[in-house]
Amino acid sequence: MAKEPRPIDQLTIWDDAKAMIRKARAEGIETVHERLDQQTPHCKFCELGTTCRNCTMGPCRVSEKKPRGVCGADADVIVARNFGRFVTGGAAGHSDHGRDLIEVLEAIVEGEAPDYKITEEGKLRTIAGEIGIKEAGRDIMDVAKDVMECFFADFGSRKKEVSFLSRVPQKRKDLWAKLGMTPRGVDREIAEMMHRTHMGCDNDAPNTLIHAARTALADGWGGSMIGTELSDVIFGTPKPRMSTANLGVIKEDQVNILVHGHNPVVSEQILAAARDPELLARAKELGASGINLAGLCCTGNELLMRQGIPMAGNHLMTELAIITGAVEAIVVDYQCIMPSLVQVAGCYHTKFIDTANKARFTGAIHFDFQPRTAMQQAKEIVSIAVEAFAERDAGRVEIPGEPIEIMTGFSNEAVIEALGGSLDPLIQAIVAGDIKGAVGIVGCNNPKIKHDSLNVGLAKELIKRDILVIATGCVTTAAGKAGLLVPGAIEMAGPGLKKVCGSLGIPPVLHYGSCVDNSRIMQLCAALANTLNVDISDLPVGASSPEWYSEKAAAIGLYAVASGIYTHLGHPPNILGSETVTNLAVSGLEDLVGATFFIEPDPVKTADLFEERINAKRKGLGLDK
Ligand code: SF4
Ligand code: MSK
Repeated sequence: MAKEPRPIDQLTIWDDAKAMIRKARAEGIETVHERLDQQTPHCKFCELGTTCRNCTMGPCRVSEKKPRGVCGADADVIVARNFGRFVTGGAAGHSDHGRDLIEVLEAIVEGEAPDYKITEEGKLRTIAGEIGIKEAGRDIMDVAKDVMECFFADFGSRKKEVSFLSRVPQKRKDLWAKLGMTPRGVDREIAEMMHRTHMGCDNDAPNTLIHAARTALADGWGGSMIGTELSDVIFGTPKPRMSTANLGVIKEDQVNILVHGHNPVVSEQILAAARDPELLARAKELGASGINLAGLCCTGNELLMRQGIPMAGNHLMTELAIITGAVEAIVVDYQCIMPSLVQVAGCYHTKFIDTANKARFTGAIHFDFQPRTAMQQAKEIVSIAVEAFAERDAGRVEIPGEPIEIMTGFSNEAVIEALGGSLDPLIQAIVAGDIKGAVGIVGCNNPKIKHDSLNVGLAKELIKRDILVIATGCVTTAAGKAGLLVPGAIEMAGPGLKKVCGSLGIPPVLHYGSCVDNSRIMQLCAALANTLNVDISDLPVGASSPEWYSEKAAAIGLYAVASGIYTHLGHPPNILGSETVTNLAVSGLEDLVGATFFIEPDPVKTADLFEERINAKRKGLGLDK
């Protein structure tokens, strides 16, 4: 018998989401929530991480009764291998995204990308200096070529460490070297993890986890950081600006195009094409007043940070955005794009357009998007959306809510500029105790958790306690919809944070970008530690992913911990079947890298634990008695 659907009020905190779930149910359209119900209860072995499918002597499921797989692997080995591969999937995703940016830079250098350019020459020169490339007096294209070669090499096997380790405090680098955790090359660490987890290789759980951390560090200080930095070089470094968020940003009288995924290489061109006079004229001919481009997930964040486009929603809003019935096209690149979007789009006039050969969707309109032909392809895509406007069924359109104002664009460069040119005022505010510390709240939504309840709940609890919040990924939209991303949100903050943010005219929750942009947070922590001549683990900072779901979030969490940052997860990864692995994650890592994970589903208790930790770190730095 089919299960009763869960009451809508239990699924999400947002009115725009509730209205669209109601509409979906009325129209007989299945969403992530119904599919979760169908899949529940989940397999207990898989939840515990004790299933192994790494060879055909299995698959094996180990338990107290049957403690070893066919090859003899026990729960510790199986859980560690599974978690290692899980983290590696995330590192591969982020880092392959970073590689795509290097390829665009290569195409620019070779004159093969007429629609892209080096927008931030100054930033490219700074990066060159940081990674040991001479730039003074040289043509920018020569510098770009060397930077490109150096970053390609960061993916290989010939280096002792990835280039951006030049940003890491020496104490941390020494620790990584001692532990065998220094990331040498992105692809190398990824390949080595696949090797180690083959049957008959790394059968020592802690040893496997050390390499998982190394692979995650190759992502955080390698692939992701390259992705962020080259996106800034090519598309511009974000600066503070205002925009809007929620489903209300979809416009009833316009052609609506949603961009979704992670990489700005496609969506920046779609945005430019949406401003093309001929396409605008055609949209008007068909009765639309314009072409409206809005974002979803991290592609949305990328364009919001740099271009100020409005944000339609985060991960659990992606199906619901189409259900408004007013979306002409959803244009995707890769990662976090539910395959169900093709079916949901098929229930309306919405065209689902994929753009990457490595992320194709059965039933989609496919474009093999290439730097050489970018603008021409972008115009073709926008044209498909414009023509679809004529097919829209006005009777099925329902756009819930009014857009909420948000402030975005907080790159480290922008923060330093707002502070008057250095981090000193921030350090002084921390020393004075006006800002007790900072926590990065990052990551996703997960239908197992009431949509955005923890993301918003934790952010509110922390700012009350004078703890600055830095948000990336899908948390940004949650914070924005909750009114936390505007300067006026200082009214919800404690007195110290209110004073500091008020004087700077910034919100107490800073929109720091997309998932790869967690590298901005790592860079900021490293810069603070270097200024104070301490390790990152000495800082009064933390990280959290309250509603995470993805392999990438696991990689982010692990590189944060391995970098010395105490990190919260709202629910555990599938590791609880091994005491060794669980204990290492939630306590043992403290002795090794000076930080651990902690798992806590309650936002108030989570904030208590962060406050306790931050106070201890403040004491350690001699800031409080
Ligand atoms: Fe089973 Fe070992 Fe093969 Fe895994 S590697 S499936 S535990 S026999
Ligand atoms: S998009 S990884 S759901 S944050 Fe970066 Fe959102 Fe998480 Fe994907």
